[in-house]
Amino acid sequence: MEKKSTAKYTGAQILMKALKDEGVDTIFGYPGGAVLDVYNELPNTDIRHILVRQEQGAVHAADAYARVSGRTGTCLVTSGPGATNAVTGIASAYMDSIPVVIFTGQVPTPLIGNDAFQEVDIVGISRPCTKHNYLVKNVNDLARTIREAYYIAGSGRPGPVLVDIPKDVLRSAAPYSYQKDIQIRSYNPTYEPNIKQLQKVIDLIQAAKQPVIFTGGGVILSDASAELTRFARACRVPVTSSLMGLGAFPASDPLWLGMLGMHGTYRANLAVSSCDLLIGIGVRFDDRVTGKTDEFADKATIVHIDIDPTSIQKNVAVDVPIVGDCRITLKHLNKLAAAQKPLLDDKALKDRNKWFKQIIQWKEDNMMGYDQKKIIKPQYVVEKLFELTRGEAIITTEVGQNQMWAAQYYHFDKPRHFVTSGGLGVMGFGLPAAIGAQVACPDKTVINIAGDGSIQMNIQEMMTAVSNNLPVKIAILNNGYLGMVRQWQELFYDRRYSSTNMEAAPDFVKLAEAYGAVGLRATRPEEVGPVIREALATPKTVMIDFVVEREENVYPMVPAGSPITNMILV
Ligand SMILES: Cc1ncc(C[n+]2csc(CCOP(=O)(O)OP(=O)(O)O)c2C)c(N)n1
Repeated sequence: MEKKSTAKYTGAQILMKALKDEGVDTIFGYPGGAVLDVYNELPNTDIRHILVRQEQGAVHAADAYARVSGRTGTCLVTSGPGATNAVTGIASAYMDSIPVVIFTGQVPTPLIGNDAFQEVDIVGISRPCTKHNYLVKNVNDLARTIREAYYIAGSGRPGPVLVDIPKDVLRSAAPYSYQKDIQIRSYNPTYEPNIKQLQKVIDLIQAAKQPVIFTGGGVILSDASAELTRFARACRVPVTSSLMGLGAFPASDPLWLGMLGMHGTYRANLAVSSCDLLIGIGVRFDDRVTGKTDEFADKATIVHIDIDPTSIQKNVAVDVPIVGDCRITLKHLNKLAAAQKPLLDDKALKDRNKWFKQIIQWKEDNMMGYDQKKIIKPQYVVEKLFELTRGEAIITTEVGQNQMWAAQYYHFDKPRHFVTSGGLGVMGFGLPAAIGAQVACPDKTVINIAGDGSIQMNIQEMMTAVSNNLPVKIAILNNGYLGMVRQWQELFYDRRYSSTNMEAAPDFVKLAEAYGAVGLRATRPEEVGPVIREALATPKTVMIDFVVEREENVYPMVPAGSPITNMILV
């Protein structure tokens, strides 16, 4: 009798077994010749396969699945065009440090390099936009490679990992074993920070008159929100964040300053510009946040906590670098802070009160007001969505003004509720992301806040939503323009609206119906609330066309490359 350990499985079967061992319950994918063997095995498992309508959608969906669930996302596409269609999704996940494993089919090994039908060098193409990638040439390496891929994707600074598997490897046979604990030489992320450096941070906080904490996506990725909140409250330090960091700190907390940067709040930009201590946690000091780097927080001592040593000192000069996992580091900081009695002496408390007074004054100069008159204002739609979902929905966005209004007017109290393509800023992200989020969280309300331009980039995923009974809501802020580009043309190109008019558009209500979804429209402000209520009460995919003020702008706005104090206000 054959012993269990010597039983052999095809590459396709090994892939299925490895996915089960990794705890994968969902794959987003699209079939083709090179991956037929995998698709042939899939029905033998209980893994759910979500058939998207274009491969880019598969990666965005897996990316959003990862963001809201905290688990690594998985997708499967075929060779050649399947793989190239996936590249934009991969690049977006890479820029935002999202753990996703992408399996691509490849032509049989003897044909690689021969310009075979549907051959592309996806390992070469994806090298600059993956955390790591593999071409598996031998079936005996497959199980270990898959294990490594999940380990690398989800550990350290997370990111997408691509595994390219030639068709003959999927068909040949080998034994299978799952190696739970693995070690990869030259890959050893640092989770534990240097405690001496941490004591410096506590000393700096005690001495600071005007400190600010600046958080990013790393806080969310490492599930550090509770620790961050404790830390900020104990040290009485106000908090701002990047777009990716929204939800890491509760927006309803009095210490919350709002978002920082190009479309950040007036008070956040002024606070960072005048602070004497800036503690960056899980952020990468993106140019959309810093503006002109030499003038960014130029009065401050800068502390930077990040798991990725290469992101420290990359964009801004840092005084106290700390390499470590955000959650572990904050835990240590909280312990150190608790051991100081008192943490803040009378003088420090007095200074803090002065600082808060100043911030409150900036808050009162509210620079984000808008006037809802006869035509629907896009900001009003987002505020109504916030109000009618009690702030509890998962919000995905497209890219452009819609994304910024979502960030500014939907207030996030919890992490993993705001899903947006921050680093790459890819239009067409929001709808597949809503699908991935809804698959991961079937009981949550998931809303894609969209622009009329962006939604048309991956509108075919409506069919994926409908055919999987996913009740996602799509709120189109329809201004008939590529609004954000039009805004730049208005402000910096003397209103020459070159190729940004999107009036030639489909009837979104009919289009929704054509896909088997529900289509709704609001053209007057008094219709906004009722239409949202109706959408929320409908347990189906719903697309709402909000016909909004055409030339509304996002404010505040810092012109690219300017100091963040140079805000254009309403
Ligand atoms: C794939 C892709 N192509 C082009 C751009 C450049 N871009 C950024 S915002 C924007 C306009 C978006 O228009 P729309 O989706 O209608 O949203 P709005 O700004 O009007 O809310 C464009 C073209 C992009 N971000 N992504």
